[in-house]
Amino acid sequence: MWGSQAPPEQDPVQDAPEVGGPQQSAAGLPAVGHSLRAARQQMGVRRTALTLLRVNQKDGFDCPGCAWPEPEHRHTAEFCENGAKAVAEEATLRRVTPAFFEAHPVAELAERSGYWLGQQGRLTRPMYLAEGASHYEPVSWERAFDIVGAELTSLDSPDEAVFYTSGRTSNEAAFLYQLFAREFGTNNLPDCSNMCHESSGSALTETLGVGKGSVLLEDIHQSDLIIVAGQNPGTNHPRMLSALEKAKANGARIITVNPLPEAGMERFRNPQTARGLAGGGTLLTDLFLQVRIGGDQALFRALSRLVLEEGGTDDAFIREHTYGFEEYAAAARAADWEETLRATGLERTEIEQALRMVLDSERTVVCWAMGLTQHKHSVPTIREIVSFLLLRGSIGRPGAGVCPVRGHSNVQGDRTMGIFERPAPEFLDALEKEFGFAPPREHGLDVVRSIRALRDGQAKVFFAMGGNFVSASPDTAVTEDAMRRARLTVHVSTKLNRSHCVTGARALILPTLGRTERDRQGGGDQFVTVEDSMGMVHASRGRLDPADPALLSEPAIVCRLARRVLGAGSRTPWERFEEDYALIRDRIARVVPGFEDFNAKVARPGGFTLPHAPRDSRSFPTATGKANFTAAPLEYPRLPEGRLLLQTLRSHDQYNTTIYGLDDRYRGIRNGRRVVLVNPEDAAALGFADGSYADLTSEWRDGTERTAEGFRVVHYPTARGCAAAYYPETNVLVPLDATADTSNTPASKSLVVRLTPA
Ligand SMILES: Nc1nc2c(c(=O)[nH]1)N[C@H]1C(S)=C(S)[C@@H](COP(=O)(O)OP(=O)(O)OC[C@H]3O[C@@H](n4cnc5c(=O)[nH]c(N)nc54)[C@H](O)[C@@H]3O)O[C@H]1N2
Ligand SMILES: Nc1nc2c(c(=O)[nH]1)N[C@H]1C(S)=C(S)[C@@H](COP(=O)(O)OP(=O)(O)OC[C@H]3O[C@@H](n4cnc5c(=O)[nH]c(N)nc54)[C@H](O)[C@@H]3O)O[C@H]1N2
Ligand SMILES: [Mo]
Repeated sequence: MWGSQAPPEQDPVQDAPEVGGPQQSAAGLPAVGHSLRAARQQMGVRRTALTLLRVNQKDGFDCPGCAWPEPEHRHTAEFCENGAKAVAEEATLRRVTPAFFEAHPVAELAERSGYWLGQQGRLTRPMYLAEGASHYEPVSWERAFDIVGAELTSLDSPDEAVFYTSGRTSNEAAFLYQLFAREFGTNNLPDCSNMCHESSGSALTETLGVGKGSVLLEDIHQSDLIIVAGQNPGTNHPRMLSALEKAKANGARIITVNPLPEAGMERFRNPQTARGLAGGGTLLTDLFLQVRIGGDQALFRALSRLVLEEGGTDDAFIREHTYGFEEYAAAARAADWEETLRATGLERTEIEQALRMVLDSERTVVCWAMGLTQHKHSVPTIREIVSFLLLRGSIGRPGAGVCPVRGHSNVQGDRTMGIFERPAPEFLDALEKEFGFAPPREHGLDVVRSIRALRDGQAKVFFAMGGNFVSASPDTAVTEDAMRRARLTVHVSTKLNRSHCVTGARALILPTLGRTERDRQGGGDQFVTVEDSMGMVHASRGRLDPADPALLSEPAIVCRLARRVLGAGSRTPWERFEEDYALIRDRIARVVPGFEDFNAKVARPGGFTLPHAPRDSRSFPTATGKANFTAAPLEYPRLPEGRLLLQTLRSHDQYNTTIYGLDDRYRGIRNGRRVVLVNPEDAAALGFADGSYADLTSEWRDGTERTAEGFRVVHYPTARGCAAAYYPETNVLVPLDATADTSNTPASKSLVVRLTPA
């Protein structure tokens, strides 16, 4: 009981979930118990205490959970249940050794569930799967870099290589990684952002000139009205609930826009306060708008129409700072009630109630996440939100603005460091000047285009800095087939996952240090930096001994690979960068705007905030030099007879493709993940009793169909016509071509599906 527990021998039975009812509150005492239990199973008692107390402290490491910022005044335990699970997953005492790979052929590992693979523990040695081999075998780092180097240098063009990044990579590693890829000669730098907040970035860059959120934590605290749309913070950003609670204490009101009633947004029991632990907690949502999937653009357009009709616009702001008002106002005035109600599934009175709250508010923030970014019309939807906020001057004013809530803990920082397949010319100019080489100028491949390139034989080497590409990506069958066509697949990873089992002709696993671990190099103990969802940059310093002495840090891996591949052709001091990360930061300071004096600024406790022109000075670096209203045609998904709109979302016990456990506590589901949540009336109309089993078939406009089998039907209070099931099990249903316009993000939140009895 006191030490860590061994990983499960066999995959648990996962196809008989137990279903209770959804809960009406989140966090509180049960959450504390759950986090400690999960942590103890992986780490034992002493390590649990030592590790969790370091999360998000000023001298500690950044929580590898989500990208929500840390408050100025931190609690001793500044983490949440799910942050604790993310930490435990990394700081686990379980190990995947060469003996493990000897015992399990890759073909067998490919049959295991993602849950089982993740439960095996931390990767410890570089492992190589030779062509035609049945098992991975240990290799030296030297040989591993030789294998990658030989393959990369034998390509006909650097563009035949793809360099993926997941969002946990530090600023230092990310900066070196993109530098290496560009010195090698390609902009093929897809990242998890392509599947995540790309739609937000696209919409915000075009309308406000900066592809990031415009609010700081203080703005949330000072806001009058917070609209939380398409987000489940109780599970995915639990520390956000404390900020919402504080805003409420200061008098804010909250509107939640979601097809599902999510426990965290209803009532929050703050584990940091006595009242939260013992009492009923804080009622967060004042108005719940149970929108139909994909109805958000219609909702915000209707609100804009009403704001215009009521004369609620900030005319001085519109005159001085914006462009395109007349055209947008005409489109908004033309919003039709019948269509609005059809698209949103709401009552007119509900929208009018929301309007009163909007008009009562001087300072409005809109927060959103994947519920808004993963639809065909996500970019126009987010632009609509910007237009709605611009009408009332709610950008660049304290307590007001846009708040896309990022996922991975450094996904925003990775982009800032140049992990982007479509880099700005100014960024490349700066890189060229600083490092004395000519970076490629043509745009590279994003995630979906990388899959096509691998499928069609145009890309031959796939290299991943973290993540689990084959499970996270859409159209699982297509993606897995594409990956198998690669000549070489390489994964820099902390934990075993499916991308290690579905490989190219040859494959490498390069095990790396996690956030929690001490990073000792020639120049002494190193720290790294990260940027949170609100543009705050700060240091992260691990204290635990590395999971294995053989592990290399991500920066070290990039430096050694770069030396092997670029050789004397590179003037970049890779060897010195590996020894001393401060030297990397000196270069970042000269290349990336906002990072001047980086080393000095990051030495301050709490770090520093990056500049953000719209927030700081109401200036908008767009093509027009103003904040742009945009009047796109209204879109929403149309549902053929007898079909449902399926969204693919996260359970409470997972971190993306990492499955911590088989429960989704707040939604009342236990011991299984193959469930589909359906509105009881829809389920009845389709002839599916609660507890019956269904196969899900998605229908795509080119006539192709994809099926995922054996889901337990759960009658659940979601919006009419809508359904929900967990990702990644349902990624088989997402057609590769079903993506958002402009951002090319897989439209995994609005699939047209039909249910057939299983
Ligand atoms: N514990 C934990 N934390 C995480 C993650 C994790 O997996 N586990 N993942 C991290 C990552 S990478 C990300 S990007 C974030 C994801 O954070 P979220 O975006 O909260 O994640 P999802 O589970 O995809 O939830 C989407 C939410 O949007 C709602 N929704 C779906 N479709 C629509 C729609 O059309 N309109 C509206 N208004 N709502 C809709 C769903 O009902 C659900 O509440 O969390 C990050 N944090
Ligand atoms: N259908 C559907 N698909 C989706 C989504 C959805 O909502 N629905 N969400 C999308 C979103 S928002 C995202 S962000 C992507 C996520 O896509 P990814 O980021 O690719 O996936 P993760 O599951 O977060 O990656 C987990 C793996 O990362 C590795 N890892 C963890 N920590 C570290 C580290 O510090 N360093 C290194 N090198 N490796 C590490 C571990 O080996 C672990 O197995 O999935 C997307 N896919
Ligand atoms: Mo994400």
